[in-house]
Amino acid sequence: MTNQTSPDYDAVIIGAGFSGIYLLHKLRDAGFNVLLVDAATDPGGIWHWNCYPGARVDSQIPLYEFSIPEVWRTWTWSERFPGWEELRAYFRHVCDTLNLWPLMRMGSRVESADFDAGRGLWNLQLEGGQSVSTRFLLPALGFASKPYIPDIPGIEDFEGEWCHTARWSQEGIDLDGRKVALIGTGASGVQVAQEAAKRAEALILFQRTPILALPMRQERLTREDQEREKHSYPALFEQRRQTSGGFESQSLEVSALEVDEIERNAHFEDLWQRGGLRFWYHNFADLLTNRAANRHAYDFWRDKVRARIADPDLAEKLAPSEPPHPFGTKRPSLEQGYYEIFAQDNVALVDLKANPITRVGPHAITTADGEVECDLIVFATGFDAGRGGLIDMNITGRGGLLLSQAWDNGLRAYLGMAVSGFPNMLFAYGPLSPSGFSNGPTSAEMQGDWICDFMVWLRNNGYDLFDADPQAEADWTEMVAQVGAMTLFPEADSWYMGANIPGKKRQLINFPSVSTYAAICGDVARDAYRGFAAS
Ligand code: N01
Repeated sequence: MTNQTSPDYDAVIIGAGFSGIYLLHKLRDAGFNVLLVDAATDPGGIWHWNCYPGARVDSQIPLYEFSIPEVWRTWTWSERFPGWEELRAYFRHVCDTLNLWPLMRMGSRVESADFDAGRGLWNLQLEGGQSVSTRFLLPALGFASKPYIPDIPGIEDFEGEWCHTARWSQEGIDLDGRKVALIGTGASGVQVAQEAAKRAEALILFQRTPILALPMRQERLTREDQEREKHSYPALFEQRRQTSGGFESQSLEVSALEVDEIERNAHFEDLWQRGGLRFWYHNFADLLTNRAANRHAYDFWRDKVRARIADPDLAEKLAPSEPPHPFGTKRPSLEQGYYEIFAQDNVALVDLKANPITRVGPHAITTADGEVECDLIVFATGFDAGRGGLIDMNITGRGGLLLSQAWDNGLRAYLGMAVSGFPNMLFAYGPLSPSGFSNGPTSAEMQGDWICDFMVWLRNNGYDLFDADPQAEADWTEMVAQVGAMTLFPEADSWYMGANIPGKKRQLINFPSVSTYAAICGDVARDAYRGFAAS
């Protein structure tokens, strides 16, 4: 135990998305003196930053909301997959209902966080010169807080407008009558493309790898429907904690190779018709571990999509005969008429593998084949997932070690929450935890409960300092790699593998099951938080 003057706060949480808001609610109710800071002006996390046209969640309601009864009983959604405006309004409702606003300092960017070993606490410098000290530091940044923009020669010469989807102007960007060049066809690119196709004079989509998108099957939701369904919410919220993806169901127990073609296709068809991400998370047991099983799913997906594209060349680019990667090893997105936009006169597809970008000029993108005129360039090029936002915060642990240095040779973290040498710091939704593989609220609540219990345990035992044991951290990091090696994920150049960022170590950055993860974390807690040294 350290015996020093008290810090300003017991805990400072960084980030007002699902994880941060849940932690704030839990820790305040557990009697901690806690502050939440966020650079954004409004709560919502990614739903603040990703305000591009068409941005909407791909996990369905009511799975994508807090299980806190006073919140869900008093909230009504208008759609099964709500858009960013409604999600922002939901976050305001959460903060109102739980009376969290007095504990939140919005519009407050953390510029650095330094561990003071003598006093056993963290000092934070905030933008604008303010500083705060805290016993525990709890970054809850989400996995996608640091946009990635590829280095394309000439972008500084571009005389039009350009932006990344996750830094879309809060005032909006008008797409009407624009010539839009959209780079990237992940979940963000698909959503922007669907909107831009309706409004832009021209939409030119630059595709490096085709997305294997699934039908969303959006639904309008009425208040009456929801009131009728609400009696089942508590069981559903409990159920989502028992599944590997944090949804209402998980993969079947049967292999795709154990059933005959008729049965296999019947299951694929059922998932397809029900829509959402079910074709990914409720598929056969070996979808993500067996190449032959995976190939059946890919072929089904390909044939469904090709049936919607009249032009055979286009069909080959958007849904190739041979899989660009095993199905589901890159995150599938949900689409609403995505494959139909390419039949419109104002929409064109550039295949970057055949025709790469060489530079950007004042009014055009130049490719190997010639110039593509545009006045707006949208980078839907993803994120430095897991680590980017944490590294940018200049977090310095014991001995002046920066977190970026600690992760020089790859990500390491005990339970995906603690880094040895960075005492009294736990991150929620961080690397090597389920985060990117889990429905957000499920993971946020599971980790939030665990972190709160840990802090109560420390308090009850009179401890005010903890650090992760280096061996426990190394074992966890190795275990995640071994789990990854049993899957097909390493076969894709995805953000799941850190492969989308030049120079980033290739490793599976998330643990693939939130239910197994919860069981392990529960076991660690029952074993007096083994793997942590507390004093
Ligand atoms: O980013 P991504 P995202 N030149 O990394 C391409 C969640 N999310 O923002 O595949 C040209 O998936 C890259 O090409 P390739 C969701 O978990 C959820 O779309 O690497 N292209 C790819 O096409 C998602 O998985 C929602 O060959 C380049 C794209 O850019 C995660 O966030 C909505 C390039 C990046 O795709 C990230 O999604 C949005 C280059 N140099 C996001 N570099 C919903 O809930 C990259 N690309 C609905």
